[in-house]
Amino acid sequence: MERSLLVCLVCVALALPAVANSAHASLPVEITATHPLEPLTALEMKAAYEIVTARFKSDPDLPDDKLRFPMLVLSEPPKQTVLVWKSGDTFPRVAYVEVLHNESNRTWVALIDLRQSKLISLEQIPEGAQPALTDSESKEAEAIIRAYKPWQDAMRARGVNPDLAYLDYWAPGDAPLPDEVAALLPHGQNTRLLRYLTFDRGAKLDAFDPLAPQNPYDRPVEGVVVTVDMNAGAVVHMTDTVVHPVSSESGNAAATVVLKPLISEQPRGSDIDRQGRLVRWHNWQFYVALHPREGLVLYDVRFADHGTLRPIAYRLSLSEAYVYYGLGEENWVWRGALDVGEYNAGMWAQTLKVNQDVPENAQLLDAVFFSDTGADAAYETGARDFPATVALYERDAGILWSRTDPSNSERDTRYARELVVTWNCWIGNYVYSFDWIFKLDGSIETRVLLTGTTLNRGTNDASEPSAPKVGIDTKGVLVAAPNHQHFLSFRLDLDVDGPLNDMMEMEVAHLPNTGFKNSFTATMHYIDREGFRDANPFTLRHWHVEGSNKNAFGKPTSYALEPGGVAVPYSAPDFPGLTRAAFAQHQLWVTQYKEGEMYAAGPFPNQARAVAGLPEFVKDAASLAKQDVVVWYTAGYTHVTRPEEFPVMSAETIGFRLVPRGFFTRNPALDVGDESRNAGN
Ligand SMILES: [Cu+2]
Repeated sequence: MERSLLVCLVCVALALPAVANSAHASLPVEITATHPLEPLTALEMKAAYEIVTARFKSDPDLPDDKLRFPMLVLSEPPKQTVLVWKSGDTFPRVAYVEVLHNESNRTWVALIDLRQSKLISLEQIPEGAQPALTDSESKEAEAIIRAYKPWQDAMRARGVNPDLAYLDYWAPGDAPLPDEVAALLPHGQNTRLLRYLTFDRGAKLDAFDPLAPQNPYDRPVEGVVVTVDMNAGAVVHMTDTVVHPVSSESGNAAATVVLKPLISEQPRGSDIDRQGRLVRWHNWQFYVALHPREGLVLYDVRFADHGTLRPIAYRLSLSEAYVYYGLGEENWVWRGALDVGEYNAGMWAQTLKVNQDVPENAQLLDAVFFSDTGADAAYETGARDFPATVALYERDAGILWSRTDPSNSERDTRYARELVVTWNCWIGNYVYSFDWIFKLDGSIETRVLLTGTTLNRGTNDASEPSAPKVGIDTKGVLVAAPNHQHFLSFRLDLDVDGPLNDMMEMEVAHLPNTGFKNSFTATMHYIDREGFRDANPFTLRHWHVEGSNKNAFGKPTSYALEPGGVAVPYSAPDFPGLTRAAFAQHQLWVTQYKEGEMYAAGPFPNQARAVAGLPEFVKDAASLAKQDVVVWYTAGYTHVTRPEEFPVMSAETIGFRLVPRGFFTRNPALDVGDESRNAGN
């Protein structure tokens, strides 16, 4: 009797939340986060997903099936909330969810209060902009193309077995559909699209030989681009232009040289003091997370200066990436990738391999991201594990500083090491690795490594001005790699000695009228309004973010942004791709901090036609005087391709540095002992 009553109570308890779901909030999820910026747990993601889907099920005006979730992530608390937060205080816990319904071509953004288990807001974004591509869409579209006879015929016409072809999916970029095609579609030019390139993998997709891995990107099938309508799930357009021979290049590395071991050992342990995501190393302290869109985010970066933790930055991250190709040809003109906003770069984070991506002394952090299809048989909570996607490690960095006493030749030298915080993502043919390098001298260097395979083109022996030949197989079949440019926008929310900062530009020039012809000086100009600036290596143009405090010399404390690799777009100024990625036109943009201004090309750049992001952010030319300044740096790389980058490209590097300039009273690296290198002996 007792037992059956218990069973009955269990039934009621189990039944209640299901009933409650449609009318009321469900039971709150347990919040285990101890820091306001801690990424959502799998259970929090599931709770957010259930709350938002319950709303879609209960509202007759909303679709309730075939929903996708391109993004589900922590909605970060307002900056002010985080800045005043103390360990142990409570903090908001809000989820940001994008909901895509392909059939009706609509997307909503939901905010969910996880502490209250309720929907805060649900807003539809304007038609014409699209959220990033999703994994499940790519699989559906691929199946549609594989069954599409004209594509199969086009492959056979090029000597490629369609069953052994690799289909590479792309955001549709900037070439609209032909008018006669768009006219037949319910959503016209606003139709959600995917575009596909084909490569000859030469083997079935599930075939893998570790000794001879397939490299489809080395075997481009030229002249065929398939466009899929993702609202209706059908091919709407296919180019079938040139027929060029397809390379049989194996692309395999022949490992004939075995180098002797080089081991990174720390016999007395690491100097990285990490509690969860809070990292302390030497005098540095910061909080680290991996974001599904931006990838690595560093929060609340501080430096302990004689025991005082001085703020330097509130939030540092990649904001957008823009890569376009310089070949004037219909199959290439649309290829402009915004890897962050169109592809959710963070979701492409790779599991880092020790001794391949990072040395053996690396500490590895895991991430959890939500699947775009929600909770299902494959992922019970909807959350997917991204293990070991962030690494922190100390490495050898050569000489830190050195001086020699001229009277007796006695040396005083310190060996440097640096802390590398890294992640890398694989986006189609490219791999981008992002290193944020913290140094003993108070500087931070950001280095982006570009590797992978160039986006290759099947070709013949005719010369093409924008597509150098890079590969030739044993039969003499050529491969070309069109020239292209990479632009990476970093959002640097610097808070030098606190949020209220000034923005300065430093330039060096000859100083006339001193009576001496050797004189030159660095002059400073205020940048007192939002806007943009261009790099100028001839004047050593640097940008300084000044704090409100004065240093020992009566000058504001400051950090300098020193440009690294710079590129200017060589496309026409009115090229549609550049209009969408206007941030690429200038190396520096500077804005007054405003909540929600996160992405250099706007929140939804995929298929967007209106100018968004930085040009909009700076439009009102808001004051920067003693304001919370956000600096946006565009790192650039003009890639004129060469044979040595085929069949795989060695890592190329671009980046920038953040360097203290009057932030400290003297060299902050005086505290490093000279026993550091061989501390184990
Ligand atoms: Cu490149």
